[in-house]
Amino acid sequence: MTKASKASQAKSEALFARARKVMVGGVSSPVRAFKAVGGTPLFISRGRGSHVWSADGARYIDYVCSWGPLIAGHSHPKVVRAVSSAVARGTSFGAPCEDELKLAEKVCSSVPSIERVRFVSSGTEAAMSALRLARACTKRDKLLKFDGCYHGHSDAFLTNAGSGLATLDVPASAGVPASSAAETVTVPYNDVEAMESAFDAHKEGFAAVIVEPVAGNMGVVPPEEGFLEAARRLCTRDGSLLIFDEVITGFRLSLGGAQAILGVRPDITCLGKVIGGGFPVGAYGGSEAVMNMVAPEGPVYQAGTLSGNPVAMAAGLATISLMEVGGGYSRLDSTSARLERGLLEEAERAGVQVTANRVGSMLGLFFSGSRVTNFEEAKNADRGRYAKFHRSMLDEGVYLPPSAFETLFVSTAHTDADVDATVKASRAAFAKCAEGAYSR
Ligand code: KE4
Repeated sequence: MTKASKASQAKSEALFARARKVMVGGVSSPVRAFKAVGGTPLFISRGRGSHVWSADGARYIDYVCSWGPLIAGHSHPKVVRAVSSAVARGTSFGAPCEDELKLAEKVCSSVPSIERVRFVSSGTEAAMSALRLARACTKRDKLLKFDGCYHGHSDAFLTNAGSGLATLDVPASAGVPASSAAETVTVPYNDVEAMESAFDAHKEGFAAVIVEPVAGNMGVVPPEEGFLEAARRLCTRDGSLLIFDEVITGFRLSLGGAQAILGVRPDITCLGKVIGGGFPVGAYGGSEAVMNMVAPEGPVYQAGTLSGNPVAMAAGLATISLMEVGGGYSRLDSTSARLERGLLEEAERAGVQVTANRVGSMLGLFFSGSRVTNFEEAKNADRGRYAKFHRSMLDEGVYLPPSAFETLFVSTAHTDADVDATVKASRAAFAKCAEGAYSR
């Protein structure tokens, strides 16, 4: 097992050159292309626990965790066993199956606002379907979202979005009809006044307000006191539906997601990532009355060949069962707190201005001397330094998200030794970041 070093990327470089001949940008999702941090994307050959190995055989402590799903780490034996036996019974039936029902029961019993759920195959599908449902329920078209939040790549959500769009510095996507973009209104995250003004300015009313209850796609930005409560109040007052996009936070911050911790109840919740344990999955759910508007019960059509796929359901059930073990979330929180504390101490030692936002096992690092409470402030942080930090940590054997607008995820597989090794690696990385002036 070789430790990562600059020299050990020849295979990834060769594979990337080949990939660019047949895959757009050599990747299957833009943020993986390392465009914001430079260098060649690592081709990952395997993962186990808190580590991944590159095609060159170098080992890395992984804080991408497949962008969130792997809360129990890579290839957890319990997940592998559950998936292997599911596959042996068949990979897909296009029919209801018991594990799908078990996961639906788990979702409905865990997430406070969900009485009925529908599985889909991605977070994008979940958010897209939730918006269609909200539009049907309210007979309105307009949507209110928040700058820097990301709800997948369907047309309605691509205005001032976070994640890959922020990474590539594109405020919107080509190909979205102006008529569609015109239905989406955006205001700054955590800005209650702007939200109230948006409601006042749109007398026809919003079909929905969609929000990440803890934002994880502009780095991590927690809700300020009263922000989500105001969204709830305004939606209730105006007959709009409040959609919590818990694709990241669902079953990550607690078994009941962010809403169970923050005490605000949405009308519709979107889920993904953790509930599929690393397999393609999404879900949306809400009250029986709202959800029974969806076909075959109601007039809102939504469908999917692999929705509720038995292998994905088995992986999700096994992953959630690992998190139900007593103390799982508190251990995750203390490991994450150790990481946050250690990185901040090393940044201070190097004299580098770093702000950390952390909620549970979601950690955001900003090269900035001030608090980050919204997308503008996140964009004002020094992305050049983040890129330098990312590169240096990679050379030290630590795999961070290749974008300043993503979340570092900690899993239950991360040990104190992993955290201490990460903090130790950051000493050299922060020292490199101390050089040079701050840039955007
Ligand atoms: P997917 O369609 O990628 O499964 O989910 C879309 C989505 C919806 N809502 C939230 C809050 C999300 O974070 C996501 C997807 N997250 C990004 C990373 N932050 C996925 C990584 C990528 O796009 O490659």
